[in-house]
Amino acid sequence: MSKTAFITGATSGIGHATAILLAKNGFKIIATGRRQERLDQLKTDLKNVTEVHTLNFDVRDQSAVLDAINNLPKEWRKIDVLINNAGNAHGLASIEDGNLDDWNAMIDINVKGLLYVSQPIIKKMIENKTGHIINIGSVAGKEAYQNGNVYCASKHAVDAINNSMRIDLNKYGIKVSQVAPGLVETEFSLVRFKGDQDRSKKVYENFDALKPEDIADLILFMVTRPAHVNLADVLIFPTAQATSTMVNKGG
Ligand code: NDP
Ligand code: 8X3
Repeated sequence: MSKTAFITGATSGIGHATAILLAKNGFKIIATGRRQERLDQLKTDLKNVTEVHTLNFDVRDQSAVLDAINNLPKEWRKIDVLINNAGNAHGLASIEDGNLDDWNAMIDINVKGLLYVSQPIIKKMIENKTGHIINIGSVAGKEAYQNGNVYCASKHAVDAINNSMRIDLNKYGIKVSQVAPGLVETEFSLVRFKGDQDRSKKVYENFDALKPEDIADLILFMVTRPAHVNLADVLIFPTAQATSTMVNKGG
């Protein structure tokens, strides 16, 4: 029987690439995000590949999240894999200049949103006596960098939640893993810089950044290991990157 993967933030970047790769490898997909037209397009693109169920919610809206998960159609209630991917950076400013709306967005989406989605799915996994949760952290959850302050804090929180979740869910045999990427060329910087295309492009200039498909590859590998194997925490960089800020751009 096909396994089901529930992927948050499947409308773009890492989540979108992961939905496609898991679909091609036999998973049924529950794809979530706020941009309905992209969810519809994903469903259309995968119509000859696998079954896709879409859910439109903002991960910040706790009652909408609960409602969507608790009212899944019967055939979609057994979730084998949860990929907690939805998230972004908002702004890149020194702490004294940080915008409070940006701070709230990062904490509400990257940390609280991840928790809101996880708990009702964890309850289902416990009932089903199986499950694998992949939390998308970041190198920003392993190091702090200049002006990264609250984004780094939100990803350090993901790092801690990932480790603690694995301890708490160990008694149920549920796997918990983190993928912590370095620079991946997605809409991430476009969101961080509020639609500024030029500034966003510069982040990925003069070196080969990771592609969302590279992260999808890793996730596929992780979720297809034998039952007794769990890759607990994987830091993945482009070859040109050595730390959050040390990137070999030549010259
Ligand atoms: P994208 O901007 O391309 O994708 C972000 C996804 O998150 C979109 O599908 C978006 O969907 C969803 N999302 C954002 N906010 C919300 C919200 N409030 N409610 C529901 N869904 C939301 O970026 P990436 O693919 O790069 O980011 C995915 C994850 O990877 C994030 O957690 C990010 O922090 C992490 N990451 C990214 C790195 C990079 O360099 N790109 C490196 C390390 C980690 P929609 O707008 O439709 O709601
Ligand atoms: C996203 C990558 O370097 O902007 O988490 O933190 S970085």
